[in-house]
Amino acid sequence: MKLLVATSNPGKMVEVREILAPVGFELLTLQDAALPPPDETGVTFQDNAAAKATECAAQSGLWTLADDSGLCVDALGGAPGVRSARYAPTDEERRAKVLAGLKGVPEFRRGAHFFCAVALSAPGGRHIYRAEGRVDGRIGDEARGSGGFGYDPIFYPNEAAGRSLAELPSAEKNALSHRGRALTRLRPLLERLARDGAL
Ligand code: ITT
Repeated sequence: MKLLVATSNPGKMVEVREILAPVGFELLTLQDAALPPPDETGVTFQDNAAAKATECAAQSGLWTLADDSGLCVDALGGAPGVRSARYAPTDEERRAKVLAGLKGVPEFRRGAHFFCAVALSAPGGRHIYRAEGRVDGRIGDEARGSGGFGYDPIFYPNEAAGRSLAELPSAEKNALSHRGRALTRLRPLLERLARDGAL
């Protein structure tokens, strides 16, 4: 059973592959399906995930999964939020911008969370199934670790005993991350789809 994953972010793709490995899909990338990255014009994670999934499902004729996610920092009024991928030109500049925005902010006011909305669309974009996940933590004073991607080195989950998300082995990140939690909630549907080829 084929499932298209509508992302152009290689870090996300690696994690989706690991998290969904036990379900047994043949996962296809946008490149495999010869599709361009979908547009993101919504104002919520949920709208963006649904739009990416339905657009790519309509173009490909395949069952399609999309993820829209980001980092929400309390002291920055929820920024970068849905604009996480566009907050600055590179991952390093995006992390530096968050750290600069929190310069001098004490530890107890450095709360943040990652949020992930996932959407699963039937071929043609007719039906859509959704789930969400989040992980709470804080923004550290410095970047640490080389795992994961994006903002992981500056985000310290409450459940990770002082380690940044980039310092966790991938299985540990996936067990507590926003993406891992969203996909775990969708998992009964995904298992049925992989087994029956339909929902
Ligand atoms: P697609 O839309 O093609 O999937 P994207 O990177 O543009 O890729 P989003 O619009 O959902 O995806 O933006 C998510 C951004 O939020 C991503 O580029 C990272 O900067 C950040 N992000 C999301 N999940 C993350 C994670 O697990 N660790 C670190 N940063 C993450």
